Order: sequence, then structure tokens, then C-alpha cells
Amino acid sequence: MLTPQQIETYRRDGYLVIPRLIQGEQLAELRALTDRIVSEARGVAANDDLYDLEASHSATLPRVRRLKPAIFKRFEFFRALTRDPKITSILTGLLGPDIRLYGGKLNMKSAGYGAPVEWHQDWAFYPHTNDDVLATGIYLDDCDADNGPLMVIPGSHHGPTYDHHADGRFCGALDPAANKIDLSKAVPLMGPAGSMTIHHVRLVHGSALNHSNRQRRLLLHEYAAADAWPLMGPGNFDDFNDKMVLGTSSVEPRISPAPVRMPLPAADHQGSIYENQRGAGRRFFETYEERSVAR
Ligand SMILES: O=C(O)CCC(=O)C(=O)O
Repeated sequence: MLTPQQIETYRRDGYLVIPRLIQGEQLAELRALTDRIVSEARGVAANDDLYDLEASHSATLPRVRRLKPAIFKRFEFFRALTRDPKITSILTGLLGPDIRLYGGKLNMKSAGYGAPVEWHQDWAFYPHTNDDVLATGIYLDDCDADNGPLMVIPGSHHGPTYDHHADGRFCGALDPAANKIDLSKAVPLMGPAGSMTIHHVRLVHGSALNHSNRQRRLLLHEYAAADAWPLMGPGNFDDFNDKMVLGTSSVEPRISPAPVRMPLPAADHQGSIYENQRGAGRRFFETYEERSVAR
């Protein structure tokens, strides 16, 4: 459970780090299962419902950028972790007693070439009827300044919802220069393997290329108060209810004012944030390809 001070910090800054939440056998199993799923990408030629692949991936030299939401359907371990009381007991302090999983994924950021994620707000991808929505991130590896920590702009969840469009289409990235976002205020969220980050759905965040020779894997879960309903619609209602991780569902969404921009028309490149961001005109983080040319 969070202390009143941690809850106050989250409300003010929009993020928290809980060191070493997942440990021992559970962490070992998380890492081993991830290794196994990634090794099975050998032979996979193109992105599918499980694998999002680096641009430099080939079937013989597998390079996985992300494991997509299918991991929660196909692997009971991952489904159970979204409901683990170690996590949900922390979330009740921030979202209340009734909580639904919105989605999730495992971003790999492999040693040496793991892709950057441009600055964005998750809210631009999935606005809800109220903003009691957040993402948790469990680090599978020790994370420091060199292997691409998640970086956040403290307090930015109290500000505007920025334009995430380019050439009239959603592109999943905002332009920090055009929006005068002071990137010198960015805070890297770091910690030993098993640590958990929490960030508010409207918080501006991103992460750089992995420059180190160590991987940085981050398992992201997106959670919402059960009365926060996605403005793009709940989808299949049975699946929606099946995503309740704590408490009870309701058909009475709570509507609280928060600035919204819809992620429409849909991005040119579909499948993941990495694909969406290919449509962004300007990039703020160096890519693996750019770094290779510069060397
Ligand atoms: O993996 C990361 O560092 C950032 C991930 C993220 O913000 C996202 O996938 O929405």
C-alpha cells in the first residue's frame, strides 16, 4: 500500500517508482518466460499479433522490439501478473477500489540497438471519460541512465493534451520544441530489476535508444478506474468486463473534464507506438540507424 505522502507525490508530479516490487522466483520466471518467447521470434518474418520487430530484424537474426498484448491472452503467467495483489494493492491508493486493465505490452529495448520512444502522452492514444488512468512499468533488468530508462516531465499531467498529429493524421508523438516543453526537467525513472514505475496517463514521457551493452526490458500494464470508460468505445463488452482486475464493474461511466484530442484519423502506420511514430515529422531521439551512420 502507498503512504499518504507517496499518493500526494503522485498527484503533484504524476509518477512514482517502487523499488524491487517483484523479486525472487517471480522475477526469475518473468525473465525466463520472456527469453523463451523472444527466442521463438527466430523464423518470424514480419510483425504479427505477438511480435513487434526492430527495423533491422531478420528471421535468422531475430530482433524483437516489443511483445504485444497477445502475451496476456496466451500466457497465464502474464495474465496473473496484471492481477497480482502486490500491484493492485498499490493501485487502489491512486485509482480506488474498482480497477480495470486497459492493455499492456513488454518493450524490449535490446542492448545496443533497442529503439527510442518519442515524447508522448498515453492519453492521446486512449482518452477516457475521466483521467483516473495510469500505466505501471516493471523493469526486468537493472535500469540506469545508459540503457534507456523511461523519462518523464514532472507535473506535465496537469497541463494540456498536446497535438500528436502530423500531416493531419495521428502519429503518436508530440513535438516538444513546438510546444515549448522544457526537456531539461526530464527525470529518468531508474531502479534495480523488479522495480515498478507508475505514470499518470497525461504525463509527458519517452525514452532514448539503448546505448549500453545491457538490455532494458519494461513490462507495461495500463490500468483505469472502472468508471473511466475509453472514449473510442469499450469494444467487446465481455472482453471489457473480463479485464476487471479488482472490485466490480459498472455501466455508469464518470465524466470529469480533461482536455481531449482524439487519435483520429488513425495513424498511417498501425500495430504499435513505434509504427505510429514513423509518421512523426521530427524526431527528438537518435535512432540506431542514425547512430550507425554517424559512426
Ligand atoms: O519503453 C519505453 O521506454 C516507453 C514506453 C512507452 O511510453 C509506451 O510504449 O507507451
